[in-house]
Amino acid sequence: MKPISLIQFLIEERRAGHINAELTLLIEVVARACKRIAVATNKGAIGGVLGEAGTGNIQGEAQKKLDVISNEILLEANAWGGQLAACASEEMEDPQPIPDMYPKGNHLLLFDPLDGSSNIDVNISVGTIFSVLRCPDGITEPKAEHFLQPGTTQLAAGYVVYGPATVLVLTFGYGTHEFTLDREVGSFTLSRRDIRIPEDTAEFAINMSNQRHWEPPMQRYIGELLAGKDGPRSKDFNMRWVASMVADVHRIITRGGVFFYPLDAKIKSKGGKLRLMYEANPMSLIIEQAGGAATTGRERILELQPTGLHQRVPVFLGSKKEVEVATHYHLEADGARN
Ligand code: FDP
Repeated sequence: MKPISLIQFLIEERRAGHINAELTLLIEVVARACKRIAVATNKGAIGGVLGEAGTGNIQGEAQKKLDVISNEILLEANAWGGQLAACASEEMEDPQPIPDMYPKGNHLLLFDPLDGSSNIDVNISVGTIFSVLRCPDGITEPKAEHFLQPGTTQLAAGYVVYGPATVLVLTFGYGTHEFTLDREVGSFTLSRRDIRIPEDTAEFAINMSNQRHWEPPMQRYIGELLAGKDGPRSKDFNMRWVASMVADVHRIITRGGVFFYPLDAKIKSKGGKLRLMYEANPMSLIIEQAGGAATTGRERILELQPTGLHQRVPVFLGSKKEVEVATHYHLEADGARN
């Protein structure tokens, strides 16, 4: 079969009425920026891109040089594109307006330029996550409040994982599709259409070092998985934890599994570890469009009304039946308490 390039795929989606001309171009611009990030990431130590940037981001976390470079690449590429009213990045406190010298469009772009930063220096997969929203009608200078739309309103969501291969996973709310970067040709090529995540799984991902800080229903759920064949689940489970959300989600997109970043006593006051607008919402749309589920352990993530651009939430996502069991344990424990 003849390979289908990303641009061909986007044109087909436009003909099918799934996206408009502006969104077609916007995705092409984001994909082009991600190719540049892939080049920078691949150079590693010889590109002078490893190590600390010596700055902190809005979350007070130390920034790596590649965090800063990736953020700049995405901002620059998208400023002149003409499809955006504004951008918001996990690395910046406030939304970035489009400079006056460029035309403006009707879309809002949110991104985590380089997710999994603690894995950059050790040559383990990292990635970019993005989400596209419509700019509310009549708003010419969008502020943070205009980005605070529930995940169900996302027009597009995607991630690029910079691993042994550079892979883009994309959804417009009509299935989840995967593109692999053909380095010789320089373009993303469709590698899987309409991905389906198996409903059942025997593989889970969680940072086990936080176990003693988890809430009781999380302790119960993971305890039962660890008990394996001899426990109430009567089945052995395997564990995988890359600690780059993009890589962990990509494994789930490829062979099923569940990923958890639950509430724990250390992060309770912050609301969770992962960011709703830059990580949880785009990943939840991608996962749901592939037949999986995504909750906070209590509610469907995509239905949350955001309260802040950098809001954090607990994340349970992946194979439907396991997300349901873990969510059920939390709701049951809440019910017993009330
Ligand atoms: P990182 O802080 O390295 O950018 O988004 C945050 C994230 O990585 C996720 O990619 C990853 O799943 C998680 O944090 C890792 O957290 P731990 O520090 O608990 O391992």
